[in-house]
Amino acid sequence: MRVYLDNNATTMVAPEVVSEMEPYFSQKYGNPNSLHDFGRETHPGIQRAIDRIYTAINANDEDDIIITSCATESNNWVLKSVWVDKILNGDKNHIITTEVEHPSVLATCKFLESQGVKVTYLPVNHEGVVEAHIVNSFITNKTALVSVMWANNETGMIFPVKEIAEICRENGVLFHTDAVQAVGKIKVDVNEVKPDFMSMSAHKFHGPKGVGALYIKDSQALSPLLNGGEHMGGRRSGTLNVPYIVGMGKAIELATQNLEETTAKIRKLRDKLEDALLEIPDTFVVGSRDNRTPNTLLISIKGVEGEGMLWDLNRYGIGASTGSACASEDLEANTVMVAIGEDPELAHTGIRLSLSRYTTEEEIDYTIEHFKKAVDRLRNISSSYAKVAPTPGGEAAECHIPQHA
Ligand code: 7TS
Repeated sequence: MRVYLDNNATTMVAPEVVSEMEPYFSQKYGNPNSLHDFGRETHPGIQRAIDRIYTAINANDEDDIIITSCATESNNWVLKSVWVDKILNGDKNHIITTEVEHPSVLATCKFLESQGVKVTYLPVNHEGVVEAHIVNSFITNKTALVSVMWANNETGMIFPVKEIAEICRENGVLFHTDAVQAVGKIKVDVNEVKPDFMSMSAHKFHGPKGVGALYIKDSQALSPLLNGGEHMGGRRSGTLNVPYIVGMGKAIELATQNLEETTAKIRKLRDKLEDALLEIPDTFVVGSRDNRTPNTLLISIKGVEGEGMLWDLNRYGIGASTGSACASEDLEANTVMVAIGEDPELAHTGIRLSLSRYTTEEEIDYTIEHFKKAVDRLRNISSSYAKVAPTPGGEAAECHIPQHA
């Protein structure tokens, strides 16, 4: 059996999404900027996709939605644009973020620090969440931007973005939220939360990889990312990736309609898995259930190195993660577990299991059985601390992504 429980890394493209994309590869392949019918017949598809994004996140007509290539791009763009507009060409010098953001925010902040920007990395509480009042205490009259994720990719913990947005507004500071792990999992309503900028990525909600979106409240100014033609209001030039945009639109519609019903089913399976795994002695799950996205669980198994566990599960056909796939080449401790102050040894024991609307009860039962087998095997190898154990028929702990065609 093959069980995919790494849906926070990426998701299967929904069959309905694939079929809506298909004609835009082979029939309606014109350049949307061309004046002839081949170009113009792509417009309704693009418009429908953008409309679906507006509806899914409850954006207003005054707001803007820009298509990007991924959330990494959206995150980089917001941070670097604020740097140019408010710091290099303004009188601010400070950005606030958290210790547990995705590397696309953290690495950009490190870059900005190297350029002289002052960056505050807010600490998280024992649940892995930044408390809103902490944000307030770090804002100064030099703060240009606060960037805090809506939900964490490793733990699924949901952040108090509405309160944080309000604090930012009261202080005249821009607020950006990375909502990659929230869209399609919990209600994301920009009219209620009121962020200035919000990043999204299609492949996290059963859309294609390589396309994302950036929401901008009240269409406020953002310095151009790619100069060229007049695409995306001259801010991100380049011929639109029509099939992927169409796919993202269909995917966000599917992921957000009947949200409560779909997520109730996912939550039930996640809770069943969580309850069963917590029966294993000396385990704990990071963050309380009721403040977590319904599909995620980060479990620590004392004495079992996460990477070893990952490879044992892989041998059984189960795809899991020790944290962000983008950081999983190194045998590093789980960053969120380190941030919540976990013992360094325990911080190496995290295994993230993330479900989707396609996960079945049979798959969960299979996972429970084989997860327990894997823990028994690894705990038997070493009574104290299992380093990456060679798994029978398994591969070394490597994750090399092809770099060149
Ligand atoms: N932000 C968050 C919160 C994420 O979880 C990810 C991907 C990204 C940004 C980057 O998105 P992309 O569109 O650029 O791919 N997170 C993960 C993960 O948790 N495991 O693999 C990728």
